[in-house]
Amino acid sequence: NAMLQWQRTGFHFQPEKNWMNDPNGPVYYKGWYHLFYQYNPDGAIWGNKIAWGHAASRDLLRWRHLPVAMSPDQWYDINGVWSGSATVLPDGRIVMLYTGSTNASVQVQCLAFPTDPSDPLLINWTKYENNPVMYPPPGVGEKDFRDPTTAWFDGSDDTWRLVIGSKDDHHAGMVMTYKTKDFIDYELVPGLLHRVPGTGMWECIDLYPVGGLRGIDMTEAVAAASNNGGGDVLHVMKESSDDDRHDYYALGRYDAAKNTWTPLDSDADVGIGLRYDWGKFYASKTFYDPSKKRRVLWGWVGETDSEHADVAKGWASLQSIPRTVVLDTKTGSNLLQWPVEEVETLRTNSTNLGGVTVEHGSVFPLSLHRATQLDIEASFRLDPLDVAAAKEADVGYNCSTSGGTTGRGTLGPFGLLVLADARRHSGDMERTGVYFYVARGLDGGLRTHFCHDETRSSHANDIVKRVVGNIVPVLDGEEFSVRVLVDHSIVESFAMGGRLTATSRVYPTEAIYANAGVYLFNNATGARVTTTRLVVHEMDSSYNQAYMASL
Ligand code: DQQ
Repeated sequence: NAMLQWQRTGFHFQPEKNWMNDPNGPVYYKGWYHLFYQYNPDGAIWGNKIAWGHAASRDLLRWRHLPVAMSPDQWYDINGVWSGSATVLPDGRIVMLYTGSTNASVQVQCLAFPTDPSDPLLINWTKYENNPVMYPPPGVGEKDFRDPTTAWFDGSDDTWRLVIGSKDDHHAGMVMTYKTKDFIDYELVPGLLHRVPGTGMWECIDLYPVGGLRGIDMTEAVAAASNNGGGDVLHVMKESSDDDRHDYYALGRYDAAKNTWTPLDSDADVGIGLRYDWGKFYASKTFYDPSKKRRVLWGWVGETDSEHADVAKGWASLQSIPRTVVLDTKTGSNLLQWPVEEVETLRTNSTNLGGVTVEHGSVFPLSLHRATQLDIEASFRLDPLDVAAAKEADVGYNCSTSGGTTGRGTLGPFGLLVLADARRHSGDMERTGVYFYVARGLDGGLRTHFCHDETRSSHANDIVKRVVGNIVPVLDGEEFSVRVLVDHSIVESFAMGGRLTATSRVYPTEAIYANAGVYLFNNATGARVTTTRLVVHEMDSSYNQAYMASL
């Protein structure tokens, strides 16, 4: 259906056609980034024949689509080659571990290797002849044992360790640790690394260290911890909750000797505390990029239209923009996620709109050439006199139950309308709201919310449209800042330097091609808003033919 093809993105990763879900086995090898992904070669919906799709890139943006890496063709994975992770050994070899769904739909862990390690594109994969290498241990449900992580080396007993998520019969999400010397024989480490009652099955566990500005490899962190206590390094645990399909993380400490991971703040434990993203984002996975010494996160961004629409267009799902992940050293209590620096190489036609003041109750159209592929950097300031004059207001504000961009309060909402109809501003025009909303507590303290309003993003029906978002920390002296990536049918925002992110899939029917525009808006009743920075970059497509030909 050619009519729907405008929904395909210009710089987000997606296969040429068909269904995609989780990112799998991301790894850097001989100058190439590899991304594998859950892929259904037979159509645009998930199915029981999931394979590993594969693509490679030199810059995480311009991808070469490669043949399917692994298909469900053995008794132990005939119902699906499910999610897994890559481990790079000290000699450079890659070991891939993934979950197979067997002929009896039992979840087992399987091993695979590149057939030709001298091929930087890693086109062919060989499954280990004696797969599977791990079965669900006693007491663990045979359908609750999946998604092995990247392994790390522990010098205390010269073994590699990795973790696998599950749930117990009390509906507690939990994590088991395995150790191995050769990736063939595995031993379950006694006890559980972590467990949280009431959170259900934990899919796609991720466990990794974070510290200062650069990324850290897990093996490096474990070695440092045994030498000098590990210093300021914290360990992030992430789980994907099958119950509500969101990715949750917490900061904590990993104790290898005790085989425990403990959250810094038990009120912000995994599964109940922080979210990676407040919109559509699931089953994510990080990898350590040794070439730029950074940790990079990928997340599966599904569709929020109907299955029927996906079948009609012949494809479903995107991957998020790859994001670097670091600890927010200013707050000490959350991560910062930010688009990898390579994204800036796609910027063309940058427009600096500078300081614009938007009176309360008004909109301001930005004059742009093209507004379907953008990278917007915006910072806002509320008039300090207005803030001082504001009385206690909107203490109980909540993005998801609010009126979105049109619900008016004293100090919000204000921000941007993207993929908005550029022809004329009207109450029922299509637009996606990206906004801040400041509430003022009884004690005079300010509390800032960042939200996406999808409710008017499309005139089409049969689409999930919500207001999503949450409270975001804004420290003294900081302005309200956001970076927004707009790419045809996705809006991905990074608020306050990446303390909070929100990703929306949107399906405008009129605000497309040359009709797509951007507005500033201010629906606060009691404040003028001024942009202290407003730069809009048009974005090149990363599937640039000339570039592909030059490879
Ligand atoms: N998707 C895979 C599983 C994983 C789930 C199957 C998460 O391995 O638990 O496609 O989306």
